[in-house]
Amino acid sequence: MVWQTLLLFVAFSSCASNSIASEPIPRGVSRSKGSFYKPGVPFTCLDGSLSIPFEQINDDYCDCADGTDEPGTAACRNGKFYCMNLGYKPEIIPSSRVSDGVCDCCDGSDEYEHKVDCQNTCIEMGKSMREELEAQRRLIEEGHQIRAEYSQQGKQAKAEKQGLLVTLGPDRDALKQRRDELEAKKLAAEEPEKAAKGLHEDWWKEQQKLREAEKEKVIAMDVFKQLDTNGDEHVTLTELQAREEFDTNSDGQVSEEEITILVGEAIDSSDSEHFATTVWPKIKDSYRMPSPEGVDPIESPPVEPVPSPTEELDEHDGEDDDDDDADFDEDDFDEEGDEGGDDQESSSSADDVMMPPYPDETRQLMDIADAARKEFTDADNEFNNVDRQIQDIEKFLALDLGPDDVFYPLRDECYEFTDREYTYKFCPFEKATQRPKTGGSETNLGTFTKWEANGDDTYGFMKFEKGVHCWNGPDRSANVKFICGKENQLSNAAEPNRCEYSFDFTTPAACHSLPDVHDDAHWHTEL
Ligand code: MAN
Repeated sequence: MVWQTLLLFVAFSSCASNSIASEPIPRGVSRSKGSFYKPGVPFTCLDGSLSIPFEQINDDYCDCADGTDEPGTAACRNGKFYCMNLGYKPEIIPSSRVSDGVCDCCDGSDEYEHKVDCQNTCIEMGKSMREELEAQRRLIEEGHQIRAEYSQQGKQAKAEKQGLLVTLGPDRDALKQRRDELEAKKLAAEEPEKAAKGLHEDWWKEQQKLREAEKEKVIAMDVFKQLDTNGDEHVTLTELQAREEFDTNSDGQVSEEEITILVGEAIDSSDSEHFATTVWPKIKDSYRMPSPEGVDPIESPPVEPVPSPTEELDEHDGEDDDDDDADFDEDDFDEEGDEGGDDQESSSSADDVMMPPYPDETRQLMDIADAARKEFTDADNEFNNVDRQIQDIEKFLALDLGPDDVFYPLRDECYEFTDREYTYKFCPFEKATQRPKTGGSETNLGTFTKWEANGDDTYGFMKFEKGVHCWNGPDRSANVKFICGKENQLSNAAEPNRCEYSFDFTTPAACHSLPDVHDDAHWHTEL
């Protein structure tokens, strides 16, 4: 493991000395580059531009354009000085800082002329670094263990779901077939039901019309009597002209022409039959009924219901009609529930007379259709239930739960962080939100869209996009950085740019490598 190697190196270098190199290395040169500086052998500048005698290395005169002949003096402006820093970590400083009277390297090697007295602080610094490394190691070790458990849980969950999918697949197919069969059965049962109900409802509409016509005729006869002022069983032109409401041009008299236009034909005299069918329908809108004190109000006559087509049959069958009447209540009419949109229309007339119950034969068909509908609904629900389960499983299996499914336990969880103004919520694989501390509604900062890499780590960030649109700005979005930590915790939330949010989330699931500080390239080069 990388961290183990690092610890070994720190321990080793803390008790080593400059003498570990088999050949002396010029001042300011790293061990890895030591082989380019061989005593007695001409030195070639590391950029290959020039060869010089070995003696000219560190002679305080800059020969090489790349400054590599003067690693241990300040002669070259672009020179680099390598601090060995045994016990701590090596460091490279600009060679202009060599012998400038300031201690730059913790081992004091940059002040070799001893213009200042540099204390070697490498061991001390190495110690605190080792402690820090040890703490990191422990954290990573603990995190690793939890991560392994997470991975196991994730793999197990996936295996279970996959197994479930194998059994649910055929179930679904069988349920679908059954559902389709019952749907066909339902449609077949609904057809005769609809026809039979339609027959009864059409009959009832016809009855309604007859009732209306009957009522209208009674009214017409009443008006006829009112207009026939001389009682000769005829309404004459003169009698009509006596009604001031027919004075359409308001000139104070009712002309023959006004009556002709109103009635639609020239009229001299109209008997009751002609009046009811021809004159009354034309004048009814203009005719002013006498006030209630003057004349008896016109009432609807009681109309005897005509037996329905099937009732007529029933009578011939000798069945007791009273039973039907006694049976009839609102439930009879509402039997079809919401499906019977037509029923409502046919149920009420001007006087809110209810439609008589459907005949027995029709009700039998309705019962059969009801049973078929119920059977279908049950089968449909059963199918949908299994179908939904399958869809949920497929959605779950399509989730990218990270390497070895380590992020599985974060699914279905939410984590919060509160700063001075807002409480931020992070629900991995789902959404990120923000809620003002002072109350008010939650603002969606985005829904999970993808993972994004952080350097080598493919699962460095979770990206949340297409949140609530920012006024005069972009849609809100959030970037959640995954950091190795002992616990799952939203440790920070910020808004570095308006409506662009940045969260830190610590989790053992992210404990897969050393944190950035220990990934120092220089440190590795020197191992
Ligand atoms: C709200 C919050 C803030 C955001 C502003 C933008 O107040 O969502 O985070 O900066 O709207 O108007």
